[in-house]
Amino acid sequence: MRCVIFSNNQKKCQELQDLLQDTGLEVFTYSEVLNREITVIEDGVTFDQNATKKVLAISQLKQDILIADDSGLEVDVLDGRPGVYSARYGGEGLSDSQRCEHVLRQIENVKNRSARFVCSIAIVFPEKPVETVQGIVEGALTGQLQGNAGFGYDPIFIPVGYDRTFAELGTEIKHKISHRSRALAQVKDKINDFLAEN
Ligand code: ITT
Repeated sequence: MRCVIFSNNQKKCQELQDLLQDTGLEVFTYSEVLNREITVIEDGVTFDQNATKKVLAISQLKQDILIADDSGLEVDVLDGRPGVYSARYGGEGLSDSQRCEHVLRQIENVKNRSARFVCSIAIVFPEKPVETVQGIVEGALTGQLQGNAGFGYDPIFIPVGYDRTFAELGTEIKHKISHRSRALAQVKDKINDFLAEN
């Protein structure tokens, strides 16, 4: 059975593919299957709404298990921003590093650094409605970019219980504790139930 991921973010796709490796499913990105690019306007006010919108963009693939991820960084002193705007915070066309710097500038000299990564995954099984699950990892923001692994805001996020950023800790540790792996653990339970019944 195939699992098809909707995402235009290569590094996110790679993480999702790594984390789904042990399901026994054949995992593809939608562009490998459909040979074209689909743009989804992410105008939802919640991660769940945007993840749902993304997964429905490939609902023509009726035989496959479909997955989409909407995720982001919530900073407490910024009232939860960048939140659903994480991918475009600070303006279109910025690099990941520039976006990290933009966030850090807004909380320069601020003591309360608490933040979290949130990941909503929307999943569709053949002939079933959309379901969503969420994973969260709590942490704190650094004062400067640290490390090169991962993507997005990884160089400025230190997960609770650690003293280095996700970008310093590397993929193996990130995959054990990240918002994405926590959401995918719930997805995998659903996949196992589905495979047992079908
Ligand atoms: P798709 O919508 O095509 O999947 P995207 O990059 O636009 O790709 P989102 O709308 O979900 O994805 O935006 C998520 C942004 O939040 C992402 O671009 C990163 O900046 C940040 N982000 C999400 N997960 C992250 C992670 O694990 N590590 C670091 N930053 C992350």
